[in-house]
Amino acid sequence: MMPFSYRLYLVTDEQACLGRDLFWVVEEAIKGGVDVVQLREKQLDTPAFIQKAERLKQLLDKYHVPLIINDNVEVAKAVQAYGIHVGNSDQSPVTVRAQLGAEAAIGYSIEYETQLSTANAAVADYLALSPIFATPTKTDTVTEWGLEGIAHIRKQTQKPLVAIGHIAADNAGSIIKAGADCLAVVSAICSAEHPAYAAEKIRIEIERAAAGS
Ligand code: TZP
Ligand code: MG
Repeated sequence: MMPFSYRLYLVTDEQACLGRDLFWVVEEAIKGGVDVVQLREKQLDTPAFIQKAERLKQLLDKYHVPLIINDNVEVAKAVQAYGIHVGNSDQSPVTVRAQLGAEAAIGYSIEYETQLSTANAAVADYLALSPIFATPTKTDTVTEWGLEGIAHIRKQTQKPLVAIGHIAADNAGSIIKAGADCLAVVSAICSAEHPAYAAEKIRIEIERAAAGS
């Protein structure tokens, strides 16, 4: 198992960057307080995915920020990513663990409570509650966990809990207070006019809530 003690998790979406360079957006986001980045590419073939991941890894290494690859073991291996994230309809965490061994962090999206008590959840290094709130960025989702959902799941697992879905500075504090360890964000950072400032505002709310103020 790999440690996962990050607080503000950027999940990339080139479209959400509104025509700006993805690598610029990511670098700004890091300057604002993002401390882990997932490269999420649903359209690229594996060679193109690897190329993009290599470039992103170089950038993240400069800031000692870990790279997580969405649902592609070959890419994660090729670029020696910190970890991989899989959803409910992707390859299973058990399969990924068998291929990558103990040296990779595995994130697993939880959409149904029944997933919690599975071998897949057991081998994951962190669990993502998806979505915490409904979001136009990803519409093929089922449960909307809400704040009560986080609090409920928090009582049942010690694993780091990442919340994702419609998170921005105005709801960040309440999500942390409900029991999330880390907030994952796409549009509130990628689509912001000033991604660094947007990330900083969310990060401040996270720290404030975590400190109990
Ligand atoms: N998984 C669950 S919700 C989501 C993903 C990838 C998208 C979150 O995007 P946003 O723009 O932060 O609501
Ligand atoms: Mg959001």
